[in-house]
Parts: sequence; C-alpha cells; structure tokens
Amino acid sequence: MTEIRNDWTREEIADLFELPFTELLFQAATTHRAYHKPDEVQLCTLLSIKTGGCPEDCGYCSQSVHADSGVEATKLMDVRQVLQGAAQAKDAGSQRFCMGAAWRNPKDRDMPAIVEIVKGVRDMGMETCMTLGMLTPKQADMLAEAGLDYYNHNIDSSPEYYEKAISTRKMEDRLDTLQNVRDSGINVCSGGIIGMGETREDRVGFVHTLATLEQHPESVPVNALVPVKGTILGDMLHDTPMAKIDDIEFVRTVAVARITMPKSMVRLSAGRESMSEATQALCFMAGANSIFTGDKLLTAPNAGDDSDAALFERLGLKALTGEEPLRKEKQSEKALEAAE
Ligand code: SAM
Ligand code: DTB
Ligand code: SF4
Repeated sequence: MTEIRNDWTREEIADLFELPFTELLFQAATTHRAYHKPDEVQLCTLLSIKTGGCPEDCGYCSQSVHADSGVEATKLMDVRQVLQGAAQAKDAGSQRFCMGAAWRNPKDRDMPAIVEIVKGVRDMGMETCMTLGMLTPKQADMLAEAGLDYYNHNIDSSPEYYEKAISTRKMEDRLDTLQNVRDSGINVCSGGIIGMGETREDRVGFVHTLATLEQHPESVPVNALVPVKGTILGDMLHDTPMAKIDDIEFVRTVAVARITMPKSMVRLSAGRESMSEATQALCFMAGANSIFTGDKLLTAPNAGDDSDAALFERLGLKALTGEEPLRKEKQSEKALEAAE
C-alpha cells in the first residue's frame, strides 16, 4: 500500500508534475485504488447560508464588498430554510451538506444559530460541513460540540501567490484556523483554486503546503477559477490575455494531490460547469473522488443533477453513499419537524 508521507519536498512534487502525463495518471490511479474504490464518487451539495457583503478582498470572489459582481448581500438564513435545502440535497442523493458564509470570521453572536443549523442538518442524517472564515479555538470547539463533521478553509494557493490574490489576511491566518479546527477534532477540508494566473511553481507550493501538514486534510477541494465579472481575477480572465488554465495542467494538479495525499477525498470542485466531460473523466482517472452536485455552487452555476447523472451513467460511476434517495415529501416533512 502507498505510504502516507508528510515530508514531501517541493522538488519531489515538482518532479511529479514533470512526469509524462500517462505515467503521472498511472501512478495517481494506482494510489487511488490502494485507498478508494475507483468507481465511487462522493456527492456533496453547497448552500450559501449568508451571501455577499464580505469585507475580505479575495481577488476571485464574487462575494467580496471590493468586487462589483452584482451579488446581493443577505443576512444569515434561518434554520428552517437551511433544513429545506438540506432535505432537497438528501433527496437528490447527496451525502454531505456544505454550508458557506461570506464572513471574514463568525461573530460570537452568530454562533448559537450556526450551532442550531449544524444540529438540525446532522439530525437529518447528512454529513455536515461549514465554511465560515477564520475561527478561534473556542468557536472551533463549539462547532465540534454541535457535531460538525468537516470544516472547509482553503489555503487557495502557494504561500507566495497567496498575497497576490488576497491582501486582507495572510496564509498564516489560514493555517492557524486549520490548526484550531484540527485541535477541536473536526475533520479538515482544505484545498484551493487553480487558474488564478499562478505559475506551475505556485501549484507545486500549494500541494506542498497541504501535503506537509502534520495530518493531511481529510478533504482536498481543487477548484478551477470561476471567472466572475467584476472580480479582479475574473476580469483579468475575461478582458486580458491571462489564459484559462490548461485542462491537462488542471488534471496534473489533481493527480499530484492524489499521489501526495493518498487517503484524502480529492474534490473536483468549482469550475466543472465549463469543463468538458472528457476532462472531468480524466480528473476521476487521476484520483478525484468527490464532486459538488446541484445546479448552484455558492453564487455561481454548477453542472446540475441531470447532467451529472448522465455523466455518471456514461462513465460507469456511482455515488459513494449506499443509501437510496428518500421521497421528497417524506424528507421535507422530517426536516420541517426537526425545525420545530
Ligand atoms: N468566507 C469563507 C472563506 O473564505 O473561507 C467561506 C466561503 S469562500 C467563498 C470558500 C472558498 O470558495 C474560497 O476559499 C475559494 O477557494 C472558493 N472560491 C470562491 N470564489 C471562487 C471562484 N470564483 N472560483 C473558484 N473558487 C472560488
Ligand atoms: C470550495 O473549495 N469550493 C466551494 C466550497 N469550498 C465552499 C466554493 C466554490 C465557490 C465557487 C464560486 C461561487 O459559487 O461563488
Ligand atoms: Fe469573503 Fe470567503 Fe469570498 Fe474571501 S472567499 S471574499 S473570505 S466570502
């Protein structure tokens, strides 16, 4: 069995990126098979529980107040509404419900509602994931106590590229929160975005940062930049010669993440909507074994359940959860009961 290592060097990771594509894919697929069933893909669904108006200036994000993307700012959704979303996701066969808030960090006054949401979704029998920005150790402990299964907090890129994409916080702030999450006992979900104009070296640094954490994140989302008009990076992609990420380079990144973090779930995350089926198939071959389903990510469109069902059929893939989807009415009833 492929050994789990936390002592990867940048050179070793750069060498993996340099392998002939067929060899890289073979190594990644071999590693994948040692820890996962290659025909099973985990289905996760996203819901933005607090959209827009975020004070951070992440250059890719439609929800930043610094972007002119037209995304309307909302307040935190009420519990009942969130549970309805979770019920729909469960009916559609999703295993995990991931909830995102456009915050730099949650305020202490937000925590009781967040705790109630975690408990409610968990009671419906779904895995819960939240991404709320930076957390203090106390907040992480509160979420752990509520039963939160995963916390998503992306490092997004290499330490060097990070400060080019975001100025309002540092990579170390991100790593501190990841440590707080780890210490609380919640599973860690951390990945990043490919195609922000970073170099190959940055992609090496990005994988290196994750693969040398004391314990690898249990989930590693690999997003392709969704170029949203009105964001700095989105506009660069639309209006200047900054090239869209090459599909083969994207697949290489997935493969290198798989080889260096064999046990983790590698999620083919944002950006699937503009990816061909052939590229997605290569990502699954390279070891991606998780996706976001449903027709919306947080604010951006996603591939949608029908096209994913068709893709799974063509590729002979199946959803990781063995559970039969419940009837809509039945599940919604349960969700509403739980909210009362
Ligand atoms: N505010 C919280 C935070 O930043 O951690 C949670 C929400 S934030 C939208 C979650 C992640 O979505 C970001 O870390 C980033 O990796 C990803 N993301 C945001 N906008 C994106 C885009 N346009 N394309 C691809 N990924 C994006
Ligand atoms: C992650 O790595 N990707 C998801 C999730 N974690 C929260 C978010 C993708 C956001 C895509 C852009 C949008 O919908 O606004
Ligand atoms: Fe805010 Fe998160 Fe968007 Fe950054 S990525 S602007 S922190 S919502």
